[in-house]
Amino acid sequence: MPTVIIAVVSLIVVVLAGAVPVAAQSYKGEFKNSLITGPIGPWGEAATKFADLVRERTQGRINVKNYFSGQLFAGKQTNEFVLLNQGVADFAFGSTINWSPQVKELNLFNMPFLFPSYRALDAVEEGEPGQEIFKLIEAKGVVPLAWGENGYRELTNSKRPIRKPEDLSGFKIRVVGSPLFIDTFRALGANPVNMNFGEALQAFRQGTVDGQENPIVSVIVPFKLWTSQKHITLWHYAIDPVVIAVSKVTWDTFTPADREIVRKTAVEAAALQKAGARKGLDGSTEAVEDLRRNGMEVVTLTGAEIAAFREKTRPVYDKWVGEIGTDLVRATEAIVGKTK
Ligand code: X2X
Repeated sequence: MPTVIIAVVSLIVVVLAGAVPVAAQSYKGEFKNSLITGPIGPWGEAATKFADLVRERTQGRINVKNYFSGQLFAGKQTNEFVLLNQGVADFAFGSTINWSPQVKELNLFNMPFLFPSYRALDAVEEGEPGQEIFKLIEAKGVVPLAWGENGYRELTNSKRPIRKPEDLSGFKIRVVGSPLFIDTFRALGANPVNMNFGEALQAFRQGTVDGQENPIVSVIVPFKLWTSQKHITLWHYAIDPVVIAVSKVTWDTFTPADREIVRKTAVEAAALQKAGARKGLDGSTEAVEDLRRNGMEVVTLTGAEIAAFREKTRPVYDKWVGEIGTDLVRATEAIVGKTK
């Protein structure tokens, strides 16, 4: 056989022999998972479980390391999606609020008083609106795997009980991410200020802001916000899902079998996070009792009191229908209407 042919044949043999295991063996030594909270609480606990299970189920091929407390995005939470898109972060357990500057449809979940119950939220996530949003995320280079949860965002402050919009007058309220929050709190007569979470924790301690809004079990409890915020108003005005996702750049390096393991494990981690975020709140008041035990004064609003807040924020809602997309909002409203 001429030497050239021998060389070509050997090359083909080498390439074919290598083809199957090449992908798995050439995986990076570490895959970075981004999240904003620390290891304590349902968010961090779900991420820890995810990393452990993926490592175990792939026999160590996919070694996920959690970067807690916003380490990967250096505190700038609205940059997380960009890092995922670039593959700087391989995975993320990301709040929809933090991704809303890049995926404006995610503002849907923060439309004031749109989601009356967990059931309604689940139905929207599992229904067409949720699937549509996943497609939009994927079109931006990030593969969504499952819906997790931060939770209903309740209002806390260091000054006085809040029962009606007028009580918020002039209050400096820390908000995140999307201009929708600025619009909402302005409509309520407050003075909203945009701040990253790390900075915000400092501001609460120093008393440079009067209040904030965040979920009870996922944030208020693990960060012991009662040390600065004595009052809480349960108003369920917005809900904050978490999306467990993987960068398309990273996803494309995985074998189909490993993709399957990652997807399945993300679904399990999401269920774990949701259950944790709702513990003591869904069909129970244990989490609220816990706040009382820690010295918080709890205001639970009546339907009529909630209506006053809804009324004030209605123009904001109407304005944001256009920003989010009329079809998406109307499809969501239809599902909510049926699942209340
Ligand atoms: O910054 C917040 O308030 C938090 C932790 O809830 C989010 O990541 C949106």
